[in-house]
Amino acid sequence: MFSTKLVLFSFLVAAVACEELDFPPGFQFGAASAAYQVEGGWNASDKAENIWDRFVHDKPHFIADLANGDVACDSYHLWRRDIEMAAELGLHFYRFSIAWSRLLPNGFADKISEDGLNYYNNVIDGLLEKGIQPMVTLYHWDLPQSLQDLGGWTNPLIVDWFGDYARVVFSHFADRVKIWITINEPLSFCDGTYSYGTNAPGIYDPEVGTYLCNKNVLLAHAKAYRIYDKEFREMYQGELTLANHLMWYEPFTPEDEELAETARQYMVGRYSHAVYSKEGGWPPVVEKIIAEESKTKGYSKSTLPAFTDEEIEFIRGTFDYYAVNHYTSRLTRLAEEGEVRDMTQGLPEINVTYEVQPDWKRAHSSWLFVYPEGLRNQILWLRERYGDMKFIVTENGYSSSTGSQDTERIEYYKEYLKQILLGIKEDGLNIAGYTAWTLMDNFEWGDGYNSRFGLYQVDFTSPERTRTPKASAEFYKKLIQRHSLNVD
Ligand code: PNW
Repeated sequence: MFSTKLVLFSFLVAAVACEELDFPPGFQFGAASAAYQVEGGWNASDKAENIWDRFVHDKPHFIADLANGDVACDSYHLWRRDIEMAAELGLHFYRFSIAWSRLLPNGFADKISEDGLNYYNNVIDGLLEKGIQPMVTLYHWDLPQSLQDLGGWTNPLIVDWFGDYARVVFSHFADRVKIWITINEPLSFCDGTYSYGTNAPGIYDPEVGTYLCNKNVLLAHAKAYRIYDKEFREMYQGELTLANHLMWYEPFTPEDEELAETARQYMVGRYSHAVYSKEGGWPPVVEKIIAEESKTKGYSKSTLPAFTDEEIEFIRGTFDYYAVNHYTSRLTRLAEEGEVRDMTQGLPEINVTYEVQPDWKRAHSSWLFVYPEGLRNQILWLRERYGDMKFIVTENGYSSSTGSQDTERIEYYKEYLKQILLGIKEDGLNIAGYTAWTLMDNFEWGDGYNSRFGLYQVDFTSPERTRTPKASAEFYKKLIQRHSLNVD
């Protein structure tokens, strides 16, 4: 009798534990990629050169092994296989980006490429035929070179150029695409380009360039959002936002909390406050720091360009959800005199040095340390600062070198997804979906083909760019099938 009760009891406990690992009904799983990283076909048909084409060809030493994305995964030709993989995994949605200069070879809306249109129509229709929702990013770092020649993201006219491009995209694809990201990770391409010079087009201008880019990016995003609102929303009922790269900052010691908050405001607030906060505009602490620094350096005014009241209103509230790209975390402390401070070691702009805990395992990428709790803390912080809203994790993943027995990647996904579940179940966070970065191994920017984030392995030595599922693909497939982390 006693033992029967015990068996029943343990059964119940197990059932509850299992349920705890279930995702809420309606929670969506996807995987992501980006045009330059997978498409190849860099000069196919009438596609024009973009800043990454130019960067890898002219400054190959910025890329490991002098690699480039000329062919990459050749998704320009192999898109059918990509869709097949998305279907094999059972994805609810697939996130990919449109190459601006493939659709608009001049960068402007005067000429729309037939082949460009066909390519993206094929991908969108192919996904929908398999019941997979397309999630489309308009800009994932590949600016047409023609627009770069006119100043790129530092020219305020880019707000209109991006608006015109967005209108073309919406008018051709918004009948079938319901979920959009206007711009992917402005932090990576504004700061990555101008503060560090390591991203295309490799222009180093940290004091002025970065902040010009910041302002124009926020206005360009808002422009696309307003165009959608006015001309397309009623008809198509889609959802838009921009995607931010969020590295979570914790204080090194409790005394460093204020510093950690400044780091968050500088790295996250700078790209979020204008859009998601009630007041709009720049985060006050960032405004103050840059104004003071500009003064000390002898500038006539702050190098962080001010917003007019109209601009603040124009940008404020231009979101339907928050897109979270998150991989890793840092501990922050004040940099000591003479300490080397560059992008890998801290934030020179605000005198911050990074630390990591010794038990945060490093992935293949030099910047990726595993700290799953960081994801939950990050989203909690966003809710606290900007209010309750819908969150979608639009990127999260782990890099390794070649190989398909990727148990570390499975572990990473499990641990980070567990934090999402805790966020939903214990904190009541409204997290509606999760996107694994990435569907297949691809061109990982400065790391070339060395850091591999894929669920599928790609053989870059074969002309067919053969794709084979890794162990993590099997894991992800089961997880999606069961809608639960209870996967053996
Ligand atoms: C993202 N960091 O970039 C990009 O959106 C992807 O294109 C890229 O392949 C992926 O993450 C993996 O790198 C990041 O320094 C760039 O923490 C830098 C960082 C994180 C993500």
